Amino acid sequence: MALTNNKHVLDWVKEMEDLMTPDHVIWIDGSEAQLRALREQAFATGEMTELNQEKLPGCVLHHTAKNDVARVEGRTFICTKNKEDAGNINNWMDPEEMKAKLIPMYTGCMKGRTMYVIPYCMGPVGSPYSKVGVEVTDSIYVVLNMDIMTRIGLGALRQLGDESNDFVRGQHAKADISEEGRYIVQFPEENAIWSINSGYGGNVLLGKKCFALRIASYQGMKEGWMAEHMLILGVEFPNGETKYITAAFPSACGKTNLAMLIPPEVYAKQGYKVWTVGDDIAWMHIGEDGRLYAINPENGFFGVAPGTNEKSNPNALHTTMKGTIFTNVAHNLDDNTVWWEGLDKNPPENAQEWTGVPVNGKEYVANGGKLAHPNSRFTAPAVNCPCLSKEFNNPNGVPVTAMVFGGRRAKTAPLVYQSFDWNHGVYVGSAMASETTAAATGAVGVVRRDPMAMRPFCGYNMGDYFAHWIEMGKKLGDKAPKIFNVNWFRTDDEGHFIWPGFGDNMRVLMWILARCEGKVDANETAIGYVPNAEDINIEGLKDITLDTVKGLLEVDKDLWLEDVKGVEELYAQIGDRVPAEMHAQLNALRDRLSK
Ligand code: GTP
Ligand code: SPV
Ligand code: MN
Repeated sequence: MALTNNKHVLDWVKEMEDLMTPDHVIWIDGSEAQLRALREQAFATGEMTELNQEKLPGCVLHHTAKNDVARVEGRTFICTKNKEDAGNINNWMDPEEMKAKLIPMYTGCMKGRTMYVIPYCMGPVGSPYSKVGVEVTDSIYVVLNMDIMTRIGLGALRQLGDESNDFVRGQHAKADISEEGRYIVQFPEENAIWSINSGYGGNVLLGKKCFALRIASYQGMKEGWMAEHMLILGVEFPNGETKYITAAFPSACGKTNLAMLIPPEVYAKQGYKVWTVGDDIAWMHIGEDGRLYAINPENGFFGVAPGTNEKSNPNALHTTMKGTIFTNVAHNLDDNTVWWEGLDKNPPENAQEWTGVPVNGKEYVANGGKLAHPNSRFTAPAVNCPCLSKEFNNPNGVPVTAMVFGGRRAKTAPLVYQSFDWNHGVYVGSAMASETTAAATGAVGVVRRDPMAMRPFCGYNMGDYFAHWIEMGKKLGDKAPKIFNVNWFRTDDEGHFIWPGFGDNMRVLMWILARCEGKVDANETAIGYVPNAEDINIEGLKDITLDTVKGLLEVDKDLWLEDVKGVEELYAQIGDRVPAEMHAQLNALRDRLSK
């Protein structure tokens, strides 16, 4: 039964039903009874496996198809009327042409299946900054994930109201999961998303990257706010005051880990604490006091499993202990639990690989010798997180003191530096580069430019996106957050990471916050303000000396001049909408480096 009187929603759902002709239509109200029935059904068909309910209450395991394990950037499109509005970084097709191509694929594709209608709210219900979407899908996996990742059901419909047409229409169909037929298409001018032939997270949980970044970034540009691929964390000082930091790192480059970090002993004993507001996406608006405020539009964490363990990220591990969906991890058959590389040093022998094949000896057949897929994930409710911020549901968000950019750079970028001012900070973000990871299909470990970690997620022309950042800085004036860049991933000659990372990244955050308060000096270099090595607290760190820190902070001008060339190439590729100010920043940096 339909759950709303909103005619715009009803008409569109009817249109979807007529197009895809499912045998049944079920509206998702978000009730536990309904979700329980769907879980039971998924167990019965084998779509999901119930895990050990004593050790992992409410947890389930799911395998995707082997050819469907990550985002597919080559098959992701931004369809605007004018090609220039999508820009050269995005794949583009004319909206009508795209629809003509996809409609035959959608036609009748839910015959024999059930279509679930999921109303969902991005952001806390009741927040003036929240936005509503409706996703139709033929996947129970999608319904159960959306329940964890967003606020689904009646609350979302309440947020929308009976009259409003302001919701994002998301149509997802598994079809036959064919790679050639896989399309992830955003129509930003129509608030619409079409996804077909995939069952993997980022391609099908349409509230996440498709809406909360691609569509929302476009809405933010039109409406004067920002949708960014950023975590949000709070550092609580011993006096009880909390400062908030947002940080953009590319996929699988450490957002979830930083957002949930556990302060090292030297800070913990003084009473410092870290609180998580978000681990992947920030929506930021200028508040009444003129400062920038961030909300997390999501309600859960879709985190990378490999590497998560009791030492690296105990908060994340704890968060996944109940009510969690595990995707493409290994199945430990001894006690019906899960395993992934880096969980501990004992891969189970009586187990199934992430593909479902039984483990046979020490050689894993599935993929690169790994028992779990490198992009295997957990979908875990935010409420499980031991360090969840009490501001998590604050409808007005949290005020942002500092913004941080970063990526995987084996050499060029120092551990941390500060931009000279906002526009230089926008340049620093635009110049981000990182080694690619398993979060998207394609080669891993190749350095590519990834402005603001938004290359795969910006729903419009990247040049206009830089202009929007500059514009936001003008509006914020001297209330703008300070902008920094970090790099946890410098390597030594043997290729080992030099900086310990994880919880110890707090040491760098403390320098950042001290800079924001004007409490610490820095070296003015060609690239920005670099710390004096003594100002990075290394108390209690084994193997890290003052000289190690000096090395991590070194700026090699030749490498940087090389890097400037990379940025020039990027700007040329983006084309003539790159603001003059960005070219001026680039030229000024080249001049400073050449001196
Ligand atoms: P997405 O969910 O794809 O957006 O990823 P993310 O940015 O949240 O990355 P996540 O925190 O899940 O980390 C990805 C990988 O980077 C994991 O394998 C981590 O173990 C590793 N990693 C995270 N932080 C650090 C760090 O400080 N140092 C090192 N060396 N590795 C890290
Ligand atoms: C990312 O790839 O940045 C993720 C996972 O956070 S996905 O939902 O697949 O985009
Ligand atoms: Mn992400």
